[in-house]
Amino acid sequence: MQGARPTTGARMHTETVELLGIPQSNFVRAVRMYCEEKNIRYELTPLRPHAPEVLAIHPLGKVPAMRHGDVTLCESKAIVAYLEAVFPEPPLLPRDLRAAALCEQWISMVNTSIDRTMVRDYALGYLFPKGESGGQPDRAAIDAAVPVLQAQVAVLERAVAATGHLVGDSLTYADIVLLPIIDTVRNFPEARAAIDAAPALTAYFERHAARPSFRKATPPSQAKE
Ligand SMILES: N[C@@H](CCC(=O)N[C@@H](CS)C(=O)NCC(=O)O)C(=O)O
Repeated sequence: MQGARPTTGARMHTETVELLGIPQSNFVRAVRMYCEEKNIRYELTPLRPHAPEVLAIHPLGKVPAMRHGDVTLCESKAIVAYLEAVFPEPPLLPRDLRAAALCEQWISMVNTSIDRTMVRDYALGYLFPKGESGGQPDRAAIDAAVPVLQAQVAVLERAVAATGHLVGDSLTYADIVLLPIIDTVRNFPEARAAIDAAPALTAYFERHAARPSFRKATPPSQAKE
């Protein structure tokens, strides 16, 4: 996708990007933060997963989905790769081969393992407990996720210690996709304790969470101030 141009050409630069999805979704937040960093004009249409308009674009009903002119897309990384080609500056997917590969590596790790443990298994155990818990936190799911989450925090602590970024010494989409996840799990005690005990990760999070792009992409219900 790097360097590709949409067939509809220059007109695409003037069309508004429409993002479909609930603002609380960590993947919706990441794509919004990405658009804010790039100064891409976008509108958020707040739709729940599996809404008919979402299902028309994402066959599994997940958010975010995107419309841009006559282009429709789903899956956050695909959306970002497309937008990076249409709006190349400033680059948030590195162009240098090695940095690009490392960025892809971290995005993949966050989108698969870290999102699964920290959001799906852990945070959703508090927010949307399944089964017979009567709305109480799903302790079995949470307790099973905690050691995995703690190991992932240790991995992230080492990864950001040198430069305060996951890749190189500037912000990339790898950082952007991680930040809403850290923000979400810090609301819950075991994750908060693990992150508070990781000084480089805490400093990394607090520094990037102060960016206007992060604040603008944070739904009011999750804003801390
Ligand atoms: N791999 C997808 C994941 C998107 C995703 O899991 N979105 C969640 C909200 S954060 C969702 O739509 N969940 C509903 C479902 O899985 O049915 C992406 O990167 O966009």
